[in-house]
Amino acid sequence: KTTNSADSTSKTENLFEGAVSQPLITERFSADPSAHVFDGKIFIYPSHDYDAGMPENDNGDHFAMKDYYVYSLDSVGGKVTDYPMALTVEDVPWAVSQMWAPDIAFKNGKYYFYFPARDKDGVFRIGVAESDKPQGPFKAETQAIKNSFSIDPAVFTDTDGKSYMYFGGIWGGQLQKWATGKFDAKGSATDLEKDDQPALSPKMAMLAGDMKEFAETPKDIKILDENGKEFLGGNHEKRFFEASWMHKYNGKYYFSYSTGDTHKIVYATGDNPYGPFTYHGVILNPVVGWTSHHSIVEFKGKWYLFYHDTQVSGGKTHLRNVKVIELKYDVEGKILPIDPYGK
Ligand code: FUB
Repeated sequence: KTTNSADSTSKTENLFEGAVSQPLITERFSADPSAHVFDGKIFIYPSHDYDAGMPENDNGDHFAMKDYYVYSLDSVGGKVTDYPMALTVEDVPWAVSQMWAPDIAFKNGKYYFYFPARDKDGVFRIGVAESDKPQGPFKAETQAIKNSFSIDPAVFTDTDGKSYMYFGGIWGGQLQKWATGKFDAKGSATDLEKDDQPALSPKMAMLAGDMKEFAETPKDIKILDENGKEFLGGNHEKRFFEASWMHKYNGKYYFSYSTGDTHKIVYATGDNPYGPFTYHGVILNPVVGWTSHHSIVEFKGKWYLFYHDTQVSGGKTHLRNVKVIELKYDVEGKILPIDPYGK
């Protein structure tokens, strides 16, 4: 699982100048950046990587994160502001370990911070914590969100004010263990192990008005190829693995995600927040390091891709650093693929 994926980087057709970007945050390791614009600044909500001395395995035990820090940028390329710790696992009654990729939403004058963690039974759930300020500190609810499971929450608020959570991840993210609707601790460690059957789908649910509960039972998101067919489990180049993100551009809904073991960020578009979504292609070629995780945000008329690689740690897959690069669309709204190293 820990091969250096830069070796498999392929050439992209639509490169633009200045593609190589530099680490944004060097105070501590950071990954899985969710970027949002609040109060005229870009706020970044990443995972806080550190070395817990855990062995690397396919379950992701070496991603043993236990707290979160928030950062902001007045401008892209400008100074990074680093805030005091925003949330620690010690202040979350239901959570025990593995504080993985978070996200945030602003509603009702409050900031709602969403994060996955394993509970006392080792099962990933998704929690919510609240603050009056975008940088926190956040106060966590005593219980995880009811009916939540798996990892990588991404919350999108549509122009009509409705908010939706997209989530899920296979392998260490445990989505495959929920295939029957109940958690099966003895279930597969990776995926459904049925390469000729439809792959596992990411999940989504509308959020309730108080932003602390699902307003509906989580649903599958359908990602279809150009012939309207779902990707099969064996299609590791295109099927969903983890790292959901939703953004809207020119009235279209862009659902993007990581292909995990093939290390790409790809996207699909649809006409509404529920999909189905039709696959279009790669946004980001493999970075150095096993995981890839991103967010997409508009700021002052330009679009940006926030992502991570392992440049600062010299390739340690669980010690990552956040980067940002401009993202561009063609006239038809297709995203121009980015090679992280400008190849
Ligand atoms: O950071 C831990 C996990 O690695 C995230 O939840 C995944 O998306 C992957 O980046």
